[in-house]
Amino acid sequence: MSTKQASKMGTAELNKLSAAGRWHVLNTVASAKAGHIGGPLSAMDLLVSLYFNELTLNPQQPQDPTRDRFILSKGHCAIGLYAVLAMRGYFPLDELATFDQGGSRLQGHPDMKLTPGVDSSSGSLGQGLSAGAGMAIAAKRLGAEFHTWVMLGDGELEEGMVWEAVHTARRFQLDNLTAIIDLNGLQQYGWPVKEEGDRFDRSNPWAGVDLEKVFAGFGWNVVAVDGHNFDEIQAAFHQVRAGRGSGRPTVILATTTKGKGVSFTQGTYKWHNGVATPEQLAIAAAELGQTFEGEAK
Ligand SMILES: Cc1ncc(C[n+]2csc(CCOP(=O)(O)OP(=O)(O)O)c2C)c(N)n1
Ligand SMILES: [Mg+2]
Repeated sequence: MSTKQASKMGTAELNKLSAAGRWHVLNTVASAKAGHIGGPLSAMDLLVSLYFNELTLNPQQPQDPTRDRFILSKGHCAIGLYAVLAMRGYFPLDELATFDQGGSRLQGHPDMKLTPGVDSSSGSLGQGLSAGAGMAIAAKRLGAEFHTWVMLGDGELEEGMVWEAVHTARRFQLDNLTAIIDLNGLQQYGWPVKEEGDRFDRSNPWAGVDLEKVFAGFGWNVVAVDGHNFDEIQAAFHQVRAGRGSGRPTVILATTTKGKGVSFTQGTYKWHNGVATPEQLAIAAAELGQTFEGEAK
């Protein structure tokens, strides 16, 4: 049987989990010698809030049909999801050390056929909301109660297929579908406008666009939050539940900081991906309150 979260965690516990999750991201990527950092770190507080305080789930039975579905549409942030799944008990924390290796259950991008707790494969940006809409339609047709959550990046939101799903989700009255947009203001490259010394314009992909109005115009319920404020995130989840029965899907527009939580990764496109040196890992461990023994594992 799926378990709705038995007891809600408070801010102090969530902060601890997020710090540990961020450390697992940096440490694992350093040990694998490849991987993404900025996006997993901007999403970490949202992921921890979902997995520890919101989703109906059962780590012992990852395929339980009554579970809520979660799709990490910004699949390059897989290591962030794996860290949270491991902390939540889907597989041992030690398994993170196999990240991105041939034969591992934890590939560089999520694979629903390999990883316990992964409901949809992803990595090719733009597709997850459509997959989630399909799951939400299935739930309606089956008379099933589960809720479907999809997390997207703000760069990813430039993909046209996202907007087909935004449009049809309202037409199908998918009030059992929620999109969470990680608005960290940065993507990998950006628009091809050159600046001195750079090939791209790295500025916010949605600068000058009122996304609240855009989603409201498509008929969605809109909730805007600080994606690093656990109280606001929890209140948004409450509004999602309140929106069931409204016939409208809900979007959580979460303003975040790319690379959040570590001084040298925070707020820069340069840590979209990258491998921290032992010296940088020592700094990150100190900032995140973790133990580092001199070598990534
Ligand atoms: C269809 C597609 N095009 C390009 C890429 C390469 N790519 C991987 S991550 C990324 C940037 C994504 O930016 P954003 O959605 O803002 O993610 P975040 O900032 O959360 O890392 C790109 C272009 C991809 N994975 N899929
Ligand atoms: Mg982004």
